[in-house]
Amino acid sequence: MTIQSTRRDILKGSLAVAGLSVLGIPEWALPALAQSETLVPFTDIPENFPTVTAADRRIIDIRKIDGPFTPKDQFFTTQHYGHPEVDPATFRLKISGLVDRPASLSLDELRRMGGTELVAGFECSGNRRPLQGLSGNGRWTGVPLRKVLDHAGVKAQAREFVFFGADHGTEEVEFRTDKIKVEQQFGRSLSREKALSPEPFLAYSLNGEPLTRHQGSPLRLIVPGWYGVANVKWLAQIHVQEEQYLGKFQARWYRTMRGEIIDGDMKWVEAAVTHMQLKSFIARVTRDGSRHKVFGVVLNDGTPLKSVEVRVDDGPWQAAALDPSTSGKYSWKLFTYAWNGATAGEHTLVSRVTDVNGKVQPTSEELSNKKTFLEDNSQFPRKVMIS
Ligand SMILES: Nc1nc2c(c(=O)[nH]1)N[C@H]1C(S)=C(S)[C@@H](COP(=O)(O)O)O[C@H]1N2
Ligand SMILES: [Mo]
Repeated sequence: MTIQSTRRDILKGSLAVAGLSVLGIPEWALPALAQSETLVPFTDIPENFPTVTAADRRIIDIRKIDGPFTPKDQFFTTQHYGHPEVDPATFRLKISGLVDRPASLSLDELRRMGGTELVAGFECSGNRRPLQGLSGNGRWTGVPLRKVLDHAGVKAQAREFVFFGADHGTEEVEFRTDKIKVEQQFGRSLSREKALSPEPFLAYSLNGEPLTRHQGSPLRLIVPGWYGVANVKWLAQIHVQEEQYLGKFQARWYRTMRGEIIDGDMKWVEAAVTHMQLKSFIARVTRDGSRHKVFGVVLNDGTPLKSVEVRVDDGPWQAAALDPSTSGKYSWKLFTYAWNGATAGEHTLVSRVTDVNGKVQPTSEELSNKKTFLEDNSQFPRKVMIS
């Protein structure tokens, strides 16, 4: 993309404005570029970085976000064992283990349980600067997990709900001096409390169309407010058990190590990646004549927000405005800040978000006791050159 990208370039290949008005979303809410608006290049990322970074991995170009929902052909995608092809016609969701009525449900049977909509955005827990492209927001249609579990009848001793994808691979499991090779399915688990809460959702459609293969067709779990890894794609089986599930992607790969001062001592706390940490990032800066606009994204676990602010160089924090079309509890939130009086030269811009509980997005120094790279929600200063 060049500096001179026009509104048409920005909108090409994604949701058209007319389509959004049909959905009842007023055009003014759109953060897309106006006719005379141009992108101001960031000097901290290359202009033409690839969005397909490996055969099976795609990120979004955050500078091109043009509406509340990420189009299906742009939605980021990542996976551990490739993208399996599952035939929706013969698909069955198996429910096994500690349930009164083990089940094998077709898509039609799931649909007949009553389809509802959920707007939810998420990022991969490995999403971080400078590209921040492992993030997106969708309008999902499906059935609340609770309904499906009630249908099967969860037994009293059930504690752990394991969600297996159709994808699998050979993993080496270490046990003391042994290295054992076993074929494993991708698996993640939820506690009884979380699995039976109203939020988790089994989705069969994204933005009004059947799920794409990359997004987990024909059925995926969505745990609203949690990092992407919880959202098991190509969902094949829910197994209900009493013991803790310690599969690779639950117990080993998706952990964060943080130092916390407990009773005056530094304790190293290792925790599983679960709900999203409060985060904002600036996605683009645009210019319209002599006026500049800063546009960005907020992601969190659904806790209502108190404020989003932008700071230019060493100036004061200034309030940014949230886009009303992204006000849903679990939606990502888009914000804009009118940057008046920008002077020629290089500037550093940074955003920070605060929630109603007073939690403030940390700076990278404040996050320096987090030793693993996952869950990087630090404030992200960006550089632009104003001509
Ligand atoms: N079955 C399965 N589900 C999966 C994964 C996977 O490898 N296999 N990857 C997870 C991770 S780490 C992320 S970030 C999200 C990405 O979802 P998306 O491709 O729809 O963006 O899927 C999650 N669900
Ligand atoms: Mo991820």
